[in-house]
Amino acid sequence: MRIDIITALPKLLESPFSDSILQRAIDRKLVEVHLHNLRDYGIGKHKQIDDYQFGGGAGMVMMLEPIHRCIEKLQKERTYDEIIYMTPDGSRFDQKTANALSLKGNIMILCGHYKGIDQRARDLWITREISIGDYVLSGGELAAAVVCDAVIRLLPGVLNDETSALTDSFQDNLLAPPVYTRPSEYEGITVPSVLTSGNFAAIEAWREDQAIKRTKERRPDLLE
Ligand code: 6GU
Repeated sequence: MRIDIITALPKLLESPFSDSILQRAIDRKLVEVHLHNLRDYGIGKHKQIDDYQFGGGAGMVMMLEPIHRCIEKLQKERTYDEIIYMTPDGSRFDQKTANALSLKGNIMILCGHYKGIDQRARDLWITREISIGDYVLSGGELAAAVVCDAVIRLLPGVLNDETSALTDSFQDNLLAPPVYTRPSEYEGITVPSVLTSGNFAAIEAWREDQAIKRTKERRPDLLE
């Protein structure tokens, strides 16, 4: 998989991809992530990328031309399965979308800023609009990092068995059950005895039961 991220603030995205699981996925060549500074495609000697909105009102709008130039350059090099725009008015990101995106080959992600991008860019080039939740971030970069993390960890070979994605919360519309590690007793507080019983059928049943109980309590909407 290859992910190209277009952003006016590439620095914001450098650290998420240079540590831990994402870095390992890149090192193992399971994914390529390329950052493109929109400013490099800006207009004139000031490399302008935004302008006042027609009709008046506070806030700048990202201009068509720099976005067009950048997308066009990338599309000349390869074809993209998705061109995603990160925006608070997009459809809410969830595990199902992460699963679907993890099956794609080449993905482009455009991060919005200020009041967003000229609507014509959305109409012309964007295939999917994603929000990561009902709150407003100052830009799409952190949201893009969230989406990339959720997608990349699903790629075959990224996680080892211990951290298998199959047992994640949400993967089966259930929250994950509680987990415990050594010591089995700490200051008089013990772990559920079934977990140290060695009875794997009982452990599986307990986990399933706990997952359902937790989901009923915390996220009954997932069970509907
Ligand atoms: Cl994708 N962008 C911004 N700016 N704010 C958000 C968001 C995206 N998702 C939730 N809030």
